[in-house]
Amino acid sequence: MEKKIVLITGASSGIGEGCARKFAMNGYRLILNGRNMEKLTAVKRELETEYRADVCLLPFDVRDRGAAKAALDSLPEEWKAIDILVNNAGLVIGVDKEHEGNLDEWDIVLDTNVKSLLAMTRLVVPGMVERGRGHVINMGSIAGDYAYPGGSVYCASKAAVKALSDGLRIDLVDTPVRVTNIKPGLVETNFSVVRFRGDKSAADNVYKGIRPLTGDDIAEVVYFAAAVPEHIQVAEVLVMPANQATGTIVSRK
Ligand code: 8X3
Repeated sequence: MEKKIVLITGASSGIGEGCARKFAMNGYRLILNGRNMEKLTAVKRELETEYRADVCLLPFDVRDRGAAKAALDSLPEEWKAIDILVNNAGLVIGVDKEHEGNLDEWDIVLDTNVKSLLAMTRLVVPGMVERGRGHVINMGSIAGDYAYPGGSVYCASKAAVKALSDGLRIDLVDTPVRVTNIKPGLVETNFSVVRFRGDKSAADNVYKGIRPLTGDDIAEVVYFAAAVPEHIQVAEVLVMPANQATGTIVSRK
């Protein structure tokens, strides 16, 4: 059988890197996007060495719509028929209150988490519809279900990811293309380091006394949603550490 092609945004670290590894070990062909060519190249080398993976790097900033289009247009013919789009790139900056935060930082969060995800969907999904097969997997968050202190804008962005996933699922209901929204809880990646503007000890505190999930753990769930038979549409998955119950209720030992 022909190997499937998966495009993962934000694939140079964290959940995106975990997804790249999981799909690589299962024989998928990978298009990896990120901003940091050095890190992307390191991931590509690892996957080629460990799994003999077929990897194509597509470095661009997802916020740059023109660059995204140019990059996708530049794909060689044998890489164009993308089967799975993992809209993973996302971030948060700061823990400011809604009425006190920095609007420029919030532009970055909303542009990356919402508008870029929409732009990638707009660029890739028409081909899926045309080919009569495809799957969009969006990285939502538990933050989209519950707003929490210091998370207002991030939570809003992930609520938007839920609405965009639900809306896309409605728009594609008469096609075979599936849409999944994965909603992780506490996952230890670079996420909190960026949130706390590089303050590693503040980031470490987020995961203190609990065993957080890893990017590889989330990749298990992403891969499950992708690998179930094609008549099954895993619409949403909320996935948390065993000692997390909601966005704010966590038992720390
Ligand atoms: C990341 C999960 O709980 O830090 O999306 O917002 S949380």
